[in-house]
Amino acid sequence: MTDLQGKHGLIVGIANKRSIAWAIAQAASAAGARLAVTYQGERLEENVRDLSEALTDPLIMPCDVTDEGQMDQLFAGIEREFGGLDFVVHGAAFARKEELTAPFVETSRDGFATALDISAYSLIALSRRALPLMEKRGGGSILTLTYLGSERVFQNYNVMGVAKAALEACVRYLAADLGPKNIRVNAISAGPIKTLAAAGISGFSSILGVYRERAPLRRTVETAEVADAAMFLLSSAGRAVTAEVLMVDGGYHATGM
Ligand code: 0WD
Repeated sequence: MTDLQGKHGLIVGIANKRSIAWAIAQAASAAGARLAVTYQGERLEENVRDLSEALTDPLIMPCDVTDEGQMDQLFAGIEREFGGLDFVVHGAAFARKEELTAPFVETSRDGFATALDISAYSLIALSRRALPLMEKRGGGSILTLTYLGSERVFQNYNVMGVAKAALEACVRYLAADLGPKNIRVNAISAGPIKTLAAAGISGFSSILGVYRERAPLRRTVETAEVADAAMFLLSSAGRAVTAEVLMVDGGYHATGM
């Protein structure tokens, strides 16, 4: 079992019990880590506070990744409470409903900017603030969540596919920047899972059906399986892995016709 005893981590992107970030939080907590968990706005505060009762002495703070002041406060709180930081999990993503239903060619300038800001730029914003706290620990691990829609076209994934392509490029550039400080930056590309974010993609159920039919493992994946892979990347087991996009999708990415 992964050992994260004595480690401190930040988890961004918990919306409810189905969130991939929540599965990772549970696994990291079970491995002994103490966590800071965040909620985006009042609408999710109660969910996150209720879920966090299962964690040991969590730091619970608001974090909207479009709000620089809130992010500054978050990291000030982490420094005060933890004195440093060993890992960050970034599970925030957003695109407006219109951009996920209209033809891609109709993508608005504003919708494009919003999707890329929240889903890709936010990784840079969090990493920059994590850097001094990770330096205090002699290194760290930063992990984000992506989807194959970055490389292939999935109907209605639209601007989110562009945002995930940008996110994966951010992973490589951040890994190059932060590697000399022993900070690793990776992504997990998860197979489709029915979460709140997925509910925004119309036709999502048919994507699940195609994975069940065609993925080498002939099934979809569960959040706990993504969390197990995350434990590898967050822990010392993954200490030589950086700038990587790890596919946790039952092998679907390898299939052709
Ligand atoms: O099939 C899936 N569910 C997959 C998800 C397959 C592959 C990748 N992913 C990715 C998502 O794109 C996302 O990056 O995994 C990550 C986590 O997504 P999730 O667990 O599927 O979805 P969810 O539980 O909805 O968590 C995403 C959360 C938001 O929830 P909303 O209420 O928007 O659905 O991202 C957070 C929010 O909690 N979020 C923000 N956090 C801070 N600031 C912001 C923001 N501005 N906007 C959204």
